[in-house]
Amino acid sequence: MIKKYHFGKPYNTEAVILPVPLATDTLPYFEVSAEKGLSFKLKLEKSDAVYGLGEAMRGINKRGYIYNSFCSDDPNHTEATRSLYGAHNFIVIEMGEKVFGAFFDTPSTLTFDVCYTAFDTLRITCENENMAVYIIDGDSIYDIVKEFRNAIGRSYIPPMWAFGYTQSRWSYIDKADVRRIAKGYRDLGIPLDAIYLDIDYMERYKDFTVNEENFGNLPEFVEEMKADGIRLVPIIDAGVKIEEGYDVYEEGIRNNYFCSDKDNKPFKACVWPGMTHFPDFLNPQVRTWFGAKYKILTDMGIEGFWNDMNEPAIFFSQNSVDETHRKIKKMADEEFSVDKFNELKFYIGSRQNCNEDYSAFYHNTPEGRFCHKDVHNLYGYNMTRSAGEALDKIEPSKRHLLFSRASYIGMHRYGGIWTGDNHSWWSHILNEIKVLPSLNMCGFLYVGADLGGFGCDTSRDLLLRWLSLGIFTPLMRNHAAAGTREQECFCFENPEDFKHIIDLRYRLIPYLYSEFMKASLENEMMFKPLAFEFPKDEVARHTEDQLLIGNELMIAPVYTQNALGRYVYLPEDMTAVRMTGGELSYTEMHKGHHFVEIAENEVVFFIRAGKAIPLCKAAKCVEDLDLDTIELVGTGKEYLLYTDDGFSKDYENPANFKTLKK
Ligand code: MIG
Repeated sequence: MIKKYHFGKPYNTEAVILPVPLATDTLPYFEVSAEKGLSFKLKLEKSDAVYGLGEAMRGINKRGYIYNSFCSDDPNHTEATRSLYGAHNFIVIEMGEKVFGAFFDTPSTLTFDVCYTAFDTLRITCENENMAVYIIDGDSIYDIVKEFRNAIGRSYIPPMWAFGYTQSRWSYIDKADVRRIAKGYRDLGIPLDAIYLDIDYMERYKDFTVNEENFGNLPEFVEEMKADGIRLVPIIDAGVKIEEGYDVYEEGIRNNYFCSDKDNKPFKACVWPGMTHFPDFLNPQVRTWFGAKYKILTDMGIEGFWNDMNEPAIFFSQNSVDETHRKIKKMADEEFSVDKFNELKFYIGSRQNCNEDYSAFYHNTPEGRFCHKDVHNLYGYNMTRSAGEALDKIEPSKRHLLFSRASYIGMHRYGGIWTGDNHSWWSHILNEIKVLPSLNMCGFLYVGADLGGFGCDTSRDLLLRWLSLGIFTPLMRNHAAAGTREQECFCFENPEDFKHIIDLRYRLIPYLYSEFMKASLENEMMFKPLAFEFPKDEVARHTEDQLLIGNELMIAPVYTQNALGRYVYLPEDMTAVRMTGGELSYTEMHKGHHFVEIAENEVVFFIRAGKAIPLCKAAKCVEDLDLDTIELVGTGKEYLLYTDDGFSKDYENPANFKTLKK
């Protein structure tokens, strides 16, 4: 049961697309204050839990910390980080026997103080007094999530090839570089389905252009790679370079398609291309215009995109440049002082993504003219919506790969997300485990982290362990920042260790694809905390470093350095599946605590009692998988397999579901 409550005049974010009538009673559960903006307060018992918030740091149970919903380009994901790239305002609260969900639908900044300031109080605050709040009642967390997901619409479904292993780096600089990566993998027989093109494929970072010197005749190159089972996936950035003669810039200016400043002039901000304007994605006309540009690349054979810098990220604005110059000039005329120098240093450092800039530009939306800061969290969502809606028009019968960095709930209908600029840190493997179910609750199913870590140098053992988690995530991409150590699998000793792990991914694709499709079609979660499945089991309720995947599997990844293995809690009897040297072996294990040895070149996962999963043989790319030769493993007798051509959109066709029997 979902109910809607309005405070003030809420902005229609189009996160919820199911028509929900306005409730006639007052908001239940929360004590509401509308003194300064809005505040919602709820007292909790010590054993109550709060789940959700999508892309955020800390636990699966969010208690004990404070989070800001404010799409942020912050590449330092530490325990102190309160905002990441996504703003996902959906929570489920478990209060004793009672459980309910709440979605706070506002494009402005929201703060979720989850028993942080006061250990027994959940307090949600917002400066904006306009908000829609949805309350969802149900019998279990699953019921509530399903009801919410039904209200926000079906999650984005990528093409099947996007379940393959993919390689990225900022940046592969030219065709020779890309060929070197492809060859590195193919020579060793390590499967690979895509290579990403980061910003340097463009001409001076201009969206929808291709650097002719390094990537001349791209269509032919796309074909060449595709013939080898590898797709190229270019990046698209939010900012449009200001440059006379550049059609995207000129059309945007001519039609007033860019965000404007207080004087109605296009707002200027510096990002990778230099000074840029931001397309006003909150305006449907602008979405149609910008989205249509993706055709330039699909016409070249491109089938997937990643949208970046769409918080939007701002290095600095024209205003910051002017102010900095003024300060420096003034300093030069004055006597040197440490304080003044430090002040300047601080000032320059604080210019990136600053509130002054987010307050200095405006959107013309169907709801009226809005200052950016009041609708900030909708920007990346609508950039990706622009692409998603356009791709549906450009090639209506075909699925495309599409994912974004910034997001808001609603964007899950148009694309997936990757979790941005993590680091080659062990703790970030654990972060990924924890974020997966929270993202699923909010509708984001096609998700994954930069495997091996984006920032700083990776290490062989870390990459192996991270891949051993990554083989279970729908988006499986190894990506690294400019200037860091090369981290393609073939760069390390004993590459067969990598091959065995990635081969296992391909063997699991019939399962992962089926479970993904079921989760999407049924509005269910693919990654589930043990707490959701075994709410009466106190140990399960407190286990946050293991996950259930779909209806049959459990994973317990190793996320610490030098580990012999790890402690695993089995909430019920399960079959342990161990991959050693590419071979699988099976052991029946009993409910309870176990220490499981797992070498860094091994993978162990668990099949639930009475369940079976399909395995196929590995292949160099998804298209080459033989889905007619599938074996069922586990103690169960049958499995409901989902298969289709992997491209078209006939999702509901009953012929796509096949019961496999032993
Ligand atoms: O300011 O395009 O998160 O994946 O490699 C950095 C370069 C811009 C941030 C993305 C990252 C990408 C990088 N981008």
